[in-house]
Amino acid sequence: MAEPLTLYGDPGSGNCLKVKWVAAHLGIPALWRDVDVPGGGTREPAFLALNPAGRVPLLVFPDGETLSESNAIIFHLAEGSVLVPEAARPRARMLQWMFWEQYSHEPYIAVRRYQLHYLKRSPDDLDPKLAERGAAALQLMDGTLERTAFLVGDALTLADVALVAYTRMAHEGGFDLTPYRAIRSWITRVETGLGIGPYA
Ligand SMILES: N[C@@H](CCC(=O)N[C@@H](CS)C(=O)NCC(=O)O)C(=O)O
Repeated sequence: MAEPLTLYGDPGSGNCLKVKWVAAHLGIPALWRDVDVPGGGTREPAFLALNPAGRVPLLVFPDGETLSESNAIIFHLAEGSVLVPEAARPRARMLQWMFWEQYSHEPYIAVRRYQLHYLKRSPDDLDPKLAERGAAALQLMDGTLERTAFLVGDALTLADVALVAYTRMAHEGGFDLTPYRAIRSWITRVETGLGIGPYA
């Protein structure tokens, strides 16, 4: 049997959970190593020796090579699987959403969640752009999901995995999902497709 991969992550991080879900869904053996981000685990010398960028998730191959960036990791794990479209255009559309997630969604929704939920900061002390741009991201997704079951047509892809991670936790960032009907039913579809329970 092939030696398992090692996955360093914090279970409270959507970026880390993406990787855990994809490995589990595709039956790829991976040993999970907890890194406590709020407790400074990514700043420990032993972790920095593995990833000088000081970020999780981090994948370590059996030969010691490492791979960081959640969306690069899930792309590597899922290459050749049903989660990655074969045809060029839907494949590029999937990547479009994955890049968009890192530039236009995660920096607002995940960051606001971290500030409120982990650092217990008051909403009044936060940059108002976090709420404005997070809401704009949710609106854009909702418009798309009113027309199609998943972000890339009618099949679950990595685009959905990347975006569901922090969208399902958005309430912890102060984003009320009640008005986003299409997003709410999509979250359930993605959770069902991945075989993960609802976010408690
Ligand atoms: N673009 C990166 C973001 C990784 C990231 O920011 N990870 C956070 C946890 S979600 C982290 O490790 N923070 C630790 C730190 O900044 O010290 C990815 O998608 O993997």
